[in-house]
Amino acid sequence: MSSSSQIIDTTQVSDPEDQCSTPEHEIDDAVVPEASSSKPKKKKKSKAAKVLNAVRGKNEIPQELVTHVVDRVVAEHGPNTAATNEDNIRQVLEQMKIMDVIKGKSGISGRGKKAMGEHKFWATQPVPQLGDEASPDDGFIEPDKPREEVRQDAYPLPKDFEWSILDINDSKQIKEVYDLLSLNYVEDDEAAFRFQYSAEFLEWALKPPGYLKEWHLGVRVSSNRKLVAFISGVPVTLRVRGNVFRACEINYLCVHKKLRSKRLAPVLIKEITRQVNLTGIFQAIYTAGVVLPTPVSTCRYFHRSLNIPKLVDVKFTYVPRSMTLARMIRVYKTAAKPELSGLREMEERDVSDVADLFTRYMQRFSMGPIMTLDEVRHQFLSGRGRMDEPSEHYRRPGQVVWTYVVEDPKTRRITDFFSFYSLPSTIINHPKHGLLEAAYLFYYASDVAFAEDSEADNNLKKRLEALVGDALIIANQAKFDVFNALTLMDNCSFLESLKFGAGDGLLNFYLYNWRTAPLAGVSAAGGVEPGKGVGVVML
Ligand code: MYA
Repeated sequence: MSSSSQIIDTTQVSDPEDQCSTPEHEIDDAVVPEASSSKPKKKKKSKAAKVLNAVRGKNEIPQELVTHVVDRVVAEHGPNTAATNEDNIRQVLEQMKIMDVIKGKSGISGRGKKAMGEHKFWATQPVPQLGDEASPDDGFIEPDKPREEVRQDAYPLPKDFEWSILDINDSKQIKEVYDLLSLNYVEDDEAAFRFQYSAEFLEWALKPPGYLKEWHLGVRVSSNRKLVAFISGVPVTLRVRGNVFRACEINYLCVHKKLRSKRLAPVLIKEITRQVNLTGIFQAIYTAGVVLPTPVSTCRYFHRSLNIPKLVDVKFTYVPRSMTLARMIRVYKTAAKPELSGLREMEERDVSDVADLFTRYMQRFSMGPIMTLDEVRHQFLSGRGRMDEPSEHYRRPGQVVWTYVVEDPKTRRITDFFSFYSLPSTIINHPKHGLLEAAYLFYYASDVAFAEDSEADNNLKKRLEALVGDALIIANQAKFDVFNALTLMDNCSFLESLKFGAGDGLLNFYLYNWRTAPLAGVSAAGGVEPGKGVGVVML
C-alpha cells in the first residue's frame, strides 16, 4: 500500500515526460504461543545537494527544496514555463525517489531498505537479485523439476503450530481467513487504514476456475486450532512479452501481529512454492508495498475522491488552502447517472464478446493475463452479488465486482467494457467512521484502440475518459467514498483529466523464477510509455 522513501539521489535525472502523474496533491485476545525465531559518490556538494542532505530521513519533499529548484529553473529558463509550477516540481522530485526504489537504491519509507546480503531468505530464491544487470533474454532462472524431485513432505513449522489446508467452500473457514486478515493484513504507514476484504470477496478471489485447495494454506495453533497465518495462490496463464506460461498468483500473505519477525513468512512462501511445484508450475506473480529483490515494475496509486466530507473527516484527504470545503465538493461532484449511450450491466450473454475484446485489447501491454471464457465469466460476472435479493441503487447484497458493457444499438456488438471491485478499509480508531468504502479500477477494453491512429488522434484517450467517467458515476451512486487506480494499462491517459490525485502508495510487481527487463509502470521503460508495461490487476 503505502508511503514514501527517504533518500533522494540528485545524481539521477529523470525526465518528467516519462512519468505518469498528475498534480495534487488489536490484536484479538486468543492465546497465541510464541514461535521460536528461528552510496553516494564523494564529490563537491552543490547547494541542492546540501539542501538534500539536510532533509534526508524526512518523508515529505520539503518546501525549501522545491523553492530552490524553482529558483534554478527560473534562472536558467525564465519564469513562464510549466516547470516553474511548484506542484510539478514536487512531483518530479517524488518520481525521482521512485526511480531510486526501482533501481534498488532505496526502500519505501525505509522499510524495504536493506543491503542485498541482508535478504537472508530472498537471496536464496530464484528471483533477480537487487543490483543484478538486467538480462537481455527472457526466461526461467531455475529449470522445472520432475514431480519426484520436488520435496515430498511439508516444511517443518515451529513447535505448537501446524499446517492447515483451508476449505474455502466452508463458510466457517472463509470467516476464519476474513477474521485473520481484517485484524492483521496490510495497513498504511500511519496505521490509519487497514484493508478489509469481505468474506464474499475472498471467496470470489480464491476460487477462480481450476483453483486448487492445496494453494489455500494456513497455519494453526495446534492446541486451540486458531488460524494465525495464511498464504494463497490461484492459477493464471500469464504472457510476459513474447512468452506465455502457466503461473500462480500469490496473494493474502498474512502473519498474526503477535507472531511477526519470527521468520514465519519464509516458511509459508517455501511451503506454497512446494505445493505449486507439485502441480508442475514453477513461475509466480505477486505484488507488495515493500521492496524485495527485485520489482519488475512499480506502480503508483491514484485516488479519485467521491465523498468529500467523509474523506476530509477521516483525513484521507484535506481541503487545500486555496479552496473551501463547499468548493471542493462542487469540484468532485459527479453526474446523477451514467452518460454513455448503450451502457448496461454485463450479462451472461456477453461473456464471449467481452472475452474477445479483452484478449485483443490486452495485447497493448507487455505483460497480461490470458483468460478462458470460464475465467472471464468468473472475473467479471460471478462476483455481482445476490441477484434474487432486493438491492440498493447500483449495489446488490454481497456484490464485489461491477462490470458494464457498451452495446452498439445498431450492430448489437459489444464495443467496450469496464469493471471495478470493492475493497473497503477499516478506519482504525476513528470516533465516527469505521469503514472507508473504496472501489478499485479493474480491467477494461475499448474497440476504439483497434482503429488506426486512435492514439495519435486522442480518440482512445477520450473514449477511456468517457468509460471510466461513467465508472466514477456508478461508483458514487453505489456509495463508494473513493475510487482508486494504479499507473498501469492505459490509466495514465485519463487519471489527470478525471481528477484522480497521486497517492503516496506504491505497489511493486514481482515475478518468481522469471527474468525479464523492467516493465513500464509509474515510469516509462525500454521505450514503452508509463503504465503500458503492466496489464495485470492483482486483487
Ligand atoms: S503482499 C501482502 C503482504 N502482507 C502484509 O503486508 C500483511 C501485514 N504483514 C504481515 O502479515 C507480515 O509482516 C508478513 C511478513 C507476512 C508480510 N512478501 O516472517 P518474517 C520477507 C514477500 O520474520 P513478518 C502479498 O500477499 C522479508 O523481506 N516477502 O516477517 C504477496 C524477510 O525476508 P528477507 C516478504 O513481518 C506475498 C522475511 O519475509 C514480505 O513476520 C508474496 C521476514 O519474514 C512480503 N510482503 O511477516 C510472497 N514481507 O530476510 C512471495 C516481508 O529475505 C511469493 N517479507 O528480506 C513468492 C512466490 C511463491 C510461489 C512460487 C510458485 C512457483
